[in-house]
Amino acid sequence: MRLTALCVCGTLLAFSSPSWIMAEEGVLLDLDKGFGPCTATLRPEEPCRQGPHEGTCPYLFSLPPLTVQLPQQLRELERIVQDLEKLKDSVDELREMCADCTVSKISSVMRDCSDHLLRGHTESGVYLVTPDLRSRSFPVFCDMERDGGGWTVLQRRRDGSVSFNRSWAEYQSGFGDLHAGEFWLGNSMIHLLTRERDMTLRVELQDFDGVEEHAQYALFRVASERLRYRLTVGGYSGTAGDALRFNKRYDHNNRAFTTPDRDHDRYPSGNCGAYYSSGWWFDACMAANLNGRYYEGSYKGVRDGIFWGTWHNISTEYYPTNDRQSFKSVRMMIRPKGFAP
Ligand SMILES: [Ca+2]
Repeated sequence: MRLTALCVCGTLLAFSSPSWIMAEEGVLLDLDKGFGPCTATLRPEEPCRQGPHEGTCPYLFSLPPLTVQLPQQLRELERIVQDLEKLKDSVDELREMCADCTVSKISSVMRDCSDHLLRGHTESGVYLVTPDLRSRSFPVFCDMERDGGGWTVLQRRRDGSVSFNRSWAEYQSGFGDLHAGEFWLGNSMIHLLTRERDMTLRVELQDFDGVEEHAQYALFRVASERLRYRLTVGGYSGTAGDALRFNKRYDHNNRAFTTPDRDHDRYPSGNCGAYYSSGWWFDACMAANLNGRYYEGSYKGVRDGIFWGTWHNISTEYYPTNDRQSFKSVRMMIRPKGFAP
């Protein structure tokens, strides 16, 4: 039998004349036409029969590995295939993870102290909360006693052991002693706690005469840092008076947060945070400031102490001694609106 193979760059392209090669059983064809080596094997599948069917003798013809040059754009295909492989790995990984994340586990995430209370954690103290599954968990102090409990405490003053004259960064991440002392939870945390759930704010104050009052706000929300932790507050009830929304001139609702190093207040001639030594949602400047300096008893001079403008004896504080009112203890805490333990 006669066969012809033309080999170009190791690739068998076609059978054609003029090269004639006699192929016997098991003959190795080594065709080198000057374009590189090309090996092909040709062997009969079975012994050739004599007679009328001699011309269709079955042969096995093996070709060398084939390499095909594709246009450069087609190399994108390789990258896409690799990406698909990676995607498949990620999906497999997620599938494995989700074998663990059952519905009951998702619903057991503690968004705030009220969730802890509903889970039977009835003792006041520090607990871990996850108000937003996309953000990290963080510790908070929970009051599980006041008015049924479930309160996440945002701020606490009790002895002046912690300075509240702090920077924007410090008010953002929080400072102080969460377990037993004074603290500010942190604006980024307060934002997360109030973003998804409608929250009620409770402010509790006690003066040095032992008088205790409270102010409750049915609506309380703190926006993101991009919006300068803007305060939304309203729906007052309580005994201490509505100092956060004192009047049209002094209104803390819808005010951005200001610190001594970041002036976002409505006072054009200066920084209320620097003047009153604290971070707060200053207007121009204030009818309330729970982050002011801690004074034991009364004080004189700039009214930079803890201040609540609707306190029962605030209007008489100048007489006859010119002393300013101060507070012994203050707390700010939140709980989901309508929460019934
Ligand atoms: Ca200003």
